[in-house]
Amino acid sequence: MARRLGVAPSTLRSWDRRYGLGPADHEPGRYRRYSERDLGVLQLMCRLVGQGVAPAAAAAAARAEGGRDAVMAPVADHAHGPVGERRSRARLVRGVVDAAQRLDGDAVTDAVGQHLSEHGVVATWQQLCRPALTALDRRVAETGGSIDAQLVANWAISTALRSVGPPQGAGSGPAVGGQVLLACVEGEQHTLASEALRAALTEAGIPARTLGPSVPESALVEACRRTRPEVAVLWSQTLTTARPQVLRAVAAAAGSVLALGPGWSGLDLAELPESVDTTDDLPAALHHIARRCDPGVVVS
Ligand code: B12
Repeated sequence: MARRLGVAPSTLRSWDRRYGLGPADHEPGRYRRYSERDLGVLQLMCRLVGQGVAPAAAAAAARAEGGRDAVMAPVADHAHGPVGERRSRARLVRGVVDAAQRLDGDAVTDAVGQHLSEHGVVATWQQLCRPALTALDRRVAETGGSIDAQLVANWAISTALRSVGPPQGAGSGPAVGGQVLLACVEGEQHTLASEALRAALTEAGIPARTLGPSVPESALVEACRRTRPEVAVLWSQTLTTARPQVLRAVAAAAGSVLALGPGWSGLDLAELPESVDTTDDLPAALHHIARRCDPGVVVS
């Protein structure tokens, strides 16, 4: 496998140990047997590292991309992935929705936390959190019932996402802290997707300074002026909170601005400074930020 990929066998072993990029069914002490899917993930890892993306960020993106068909299944339920896999994922989502309906936030946090530790942030957000949030929202819309279960789920998912720590061995390489500033624009209380992004960045060894919900323009500009982030990420969930003016103001104080969230869907980039960009899903946002913040770590 190392020959096929053109990397040293020790690099492959270290990617497996550090980022879980080994064969899916490897048992300690036994030969590593790679499937076609494992190969695809590793090929993407090699490509991203070759483009200069930091290994931890490349690994997170490669894992997410490798499972992309399966990742979207509960949301867009395409006929991808083995039926058994899709069923067990649907069961997991149902478990989270049911726990939220019982107002058992600890059970939601535990289920999300376990998924996070087994599959990482991107897969957990795409496969478990998004479908569960969407299902709960749909139930409220259909039944006209209370949003209590939704509120429990929001809090519990947020709690689990905040427990995500940096990758093993982080801290020994060049520091990248402070290069990313993350905030929801004024009036915006929808924080969850930006919390997922923050957790994915943390997991990839890219800490983000986070200002939270509904941040006034003046506070955003001041925070950027003081910390000079490489990327300021501004989340807007709804059209009512998406004011292009705030992007201009922040662009003048930060290295670049990434406008994220469905609120910005009508954004005309041609009308904005060149340093403003947008992208529309978690893996793409992670990739975009990792590329800008990559300190040029060399793989050992
Ligand atoms: C959770 C939630 C809340 C929570 C937020 C808690 C929190 N801490 O975030 C609370 C209860 C506070 C809330 C309040 C409100 N909400 Co609300 N909320 C939601 C809900 C259920 C999930 C939001 C979310 O996280 N979406 C992300 C995921 C789950 O959605 P998705 O479709 O899978 O993902 C899309 C994108 O976001 C993107 N994406 C997903 N993840 C990521 C990650 C990254 C990094 C990127 C780049 C993209 C990306 O991909 C998808 C394609 O667009 C949505 C319904 C929904 N399904 O989105 C309503 C929703 C957004 N809310 C809505 C409304 C109307 C409100 C309120 C006005 C209700 C009220 N009357 O008070 C208030 C407004 C509060 C405010 N001022 O901001 C509407 C918005 C309608 C509109 N288009 O403007 C929605 C769509 C519900 C609906 N069906 O109508 N809400």
